Amino acid sequence: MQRITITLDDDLLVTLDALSQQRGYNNRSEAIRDILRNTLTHEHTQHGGQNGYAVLSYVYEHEKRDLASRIVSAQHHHHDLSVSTLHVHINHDDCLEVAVLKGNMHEIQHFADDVIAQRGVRHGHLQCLTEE
Ligand code: NI
Repeated sequence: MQRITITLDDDLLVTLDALSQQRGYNNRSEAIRDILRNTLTHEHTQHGGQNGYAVLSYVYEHEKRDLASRIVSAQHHHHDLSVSTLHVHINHDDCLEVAVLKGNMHEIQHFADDVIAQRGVRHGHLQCLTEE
């Protein structure tokens, strides 16, 4: 990991801090990393509604208000995409989940957005495996 310095205008910084608080990021670096990852993922899935596999991973606090049930609801809503989900209790508060998904990449992206955008979900990452 490398340390870089970036320059933001005041308005953008206010927006970044509001987003960080909303999504439960611990600091600005974490927020910017996730935003960048999301952008890269979107870029990757821009090329049509291809079918393929994807791996969605994220960390969340299981006792945060309604979060666990909201994530389960999102998973049931997109049950047709689910191949397998791994759940690991990584410490007293946090759970790590890794979902292997199969299907249309746009639908997979929507599912990933549903989960990653939930308040209290951190380190959300979607890795797409499309056949080029
Ligand atoms: Ni757990």
